[in-house]
Amino acid sequence: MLPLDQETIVAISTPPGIGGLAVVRLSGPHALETITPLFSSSEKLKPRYAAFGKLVHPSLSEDDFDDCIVTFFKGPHSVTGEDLVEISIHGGAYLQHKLLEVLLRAPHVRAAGAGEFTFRSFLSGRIDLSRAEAVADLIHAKDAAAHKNARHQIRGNLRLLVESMSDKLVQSLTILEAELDFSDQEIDFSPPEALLAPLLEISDTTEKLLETYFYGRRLEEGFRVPLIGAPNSGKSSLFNLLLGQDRAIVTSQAGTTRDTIEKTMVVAGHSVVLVDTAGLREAEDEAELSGVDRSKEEIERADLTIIVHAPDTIDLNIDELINTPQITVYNKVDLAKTLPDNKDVYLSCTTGEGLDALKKQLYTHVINMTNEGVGGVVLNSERHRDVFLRLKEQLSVCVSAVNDDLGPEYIASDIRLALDILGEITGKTTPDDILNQIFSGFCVGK
Ligand SMILES: Nc1nc2c(ncn2[C@@H]2O[C@H](COP(=O)(O)OP(=O)(O)OP(=O)(O)O)[C@@H](O)[C@H]2O)c(=O)[nH]1
Ligand SMILES: [Mg+2]
Repeated sequence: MLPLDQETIVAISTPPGIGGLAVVRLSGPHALETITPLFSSSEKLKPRYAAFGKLVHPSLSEDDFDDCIVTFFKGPHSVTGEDLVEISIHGGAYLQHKLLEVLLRAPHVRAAGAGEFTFRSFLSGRIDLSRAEAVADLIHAKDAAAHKNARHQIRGNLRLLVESMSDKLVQSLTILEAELDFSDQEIDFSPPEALLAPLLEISDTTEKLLETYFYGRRLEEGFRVPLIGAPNSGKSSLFNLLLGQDRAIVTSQAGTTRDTIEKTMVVAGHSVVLVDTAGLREAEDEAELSGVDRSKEEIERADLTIIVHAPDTIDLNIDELINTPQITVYNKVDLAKTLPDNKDVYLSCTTGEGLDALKKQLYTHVINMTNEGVGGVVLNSERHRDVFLRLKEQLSVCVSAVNDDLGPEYIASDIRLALDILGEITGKTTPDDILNQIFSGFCVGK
């Protein structure tokens, strides 16, 4: 594990909005001695109390600098586990610049690197790696579902699940080690069933967790929902209607949409990436041909497909192209003399009739694609998925070792490898280069 350096770090922690507040944080053994000469107040700084005062700048008069609120947290009772000072000032760029300038002149203080505050929390044992990653997820969450998943992980759902899996592996190791200790006495401590049961149970949990990854990725990226149909069927009109804005060009000319256009809307708390596509037909020119190819790519990438039919366009038979759940929409009912009876929704983009029915169908499909997770855990990171895939393989090695009766020392060493793999989730055994990669993905100040 990387060593914790002794320097105190400083960064603006909350980028301010215009007229808002900025919080500058100092973390490390010199935090308090750094702020003390720069802060003039009738109150003394004491742990967990906010003190109001003025900032002192060596080359500015008191009135030219700023009022501020300083809060001091004594390590280890701080978020980084070190002495931590938070300085709230007004959010002007000049002020922040002046404050950072003077703080960085202090001995033993340097500018924080990306994610370094969270990294220090992790190194000091305040949070495990899965929780640190969840902080990043929380910051990037774009909808209620992604936010909820990040909150679950911050609360420790993934860590608890990994700990309970590790505990079971440790129990098996304990049985095996007892057997090794008494190997000269021919006592069989570990009948294969006793060793197999926990291994199979953890394997099962791992499989179920891996199944949640599909939904976990959608929490990050949104469900991809293209509008597919013949030219002029009203895909762009429907795209605009669902989004509530005139985003795509609509004309009476078939072949209007060439390039795909996508826009995110929220359905049942989930991001849905709605994609308007070029109408499917034997294209007449090169640009339209490329558009049709892109529509086909969107069919491949889709999670759910909305197929748009209309009474005044050719009837497309594209069922065999579509591998996802679908909603078939019969548009332009205001023009139709008779209605076919095999569509899910009958709609008019012109009058708005049927729009609520379509929204209900969308809602139901999105809910059907959700996954409640395993013990409240939905895997959403490629890194976690990779760890659990390797764990799955290693567990099958362990199961074979027991079935083939390879002997306690071999089985124990296979189980130890499985434990090491699991430890990569919480950071116990994560290689330094992976740690660096994870934390450098954070912003400076986090
Ligand atoms: N009467 C009627 N006209 C509609 C309806 N929906 C769309 N239209 C008209 O149908 C024509 C084509 O609509 P678009 O939304 O551009 O159709 P599109 O499927 O995107 O067409 P391409 O981009 O060419 O593939 C336009 O003139 C729309 O105003 C509807 O419900 N009723
Ligand atoms: Mg269009």
